Formats: sequence, C-alpha cells, structure tokens
Amino acid sequence: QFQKPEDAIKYRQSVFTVMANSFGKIGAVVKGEATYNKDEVAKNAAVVAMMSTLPWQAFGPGTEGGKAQALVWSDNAKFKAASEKMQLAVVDLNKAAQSGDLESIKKAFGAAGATCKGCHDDFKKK
Ligand code: ASC
Repeated sequence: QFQKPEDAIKYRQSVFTVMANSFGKIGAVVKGEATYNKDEVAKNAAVVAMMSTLPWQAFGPGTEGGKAQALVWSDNAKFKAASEKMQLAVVDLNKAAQSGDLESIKKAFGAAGATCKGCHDDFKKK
C-alpha cells in the first residue's frame, strides 16, 4: 500500500490532521466559543468517526517514524487497544451529534478527547 515509510507517515499524519480539524470545530461549540448548529456538528462528528478508522493501516511494520513512539511497534497490542477505545468513543460522539442533544454531545466529546490524550501520552512523541 505504501512505497516508502515516509508515505505511510504522511498518510497517517494527514488523517489525524483532518480528524483534529473536525474534532476541534466540535470542541469550539462544546466550549461555547461557537454557536451550536446541529447539522455542522453532525457533519464534523461523522467526518471524525469515518477518519478514525483510517490511520491504523499506516502503522504497519517498517513504518516507524514521524511523531510515533517506538512503543507503537514494541507493544502493538496496547496501541491497538488504545486505537479501538478511541474509535468506539467517536462512534458515541457521532451518535450524540446525529441526535442533536447538546448535553450528550458535550459528554461524548469529553470522553472522546480523553481517548485522544490517553493514546498521545503513551504513543506520541512530544
Ligand atoms: C483535539 C486534538 C487532540 C485532542 C486532545 C484531547 O482537538 O487535536 O489531539 O483534542 O487534545 O485531549
């Protein structure tokens, strides 16, 4: 799928960039910095949920580098578990966003953000 490790690194970083952009737009609403628009939040949450499935294929053997810690490969089971936790959390966020209940969105957003941070703490270089 990727010719060079750099291609895999660029791919996964691009996915995370798009994900963070949409997640950040929801964050602005959750923090009260932007007005709540149901369709906007629903669209961004759907983007986050869809994008969350993509980066993992670009962490294969021999693709060490970027901001990924060596632990991604040396304890891949733990990394996979953390990635699955995040994917479940953003599915919840997407459900809340499609329902249009801002209080549920706030709760699900906080839980999803914690899974982003949890994985960064262990697997991402500062
Ligand atoms: C974001 C973003 C992350 C998470 C994380 C949550 O908006 O880009 O990586 O939220 O900061 O703690």
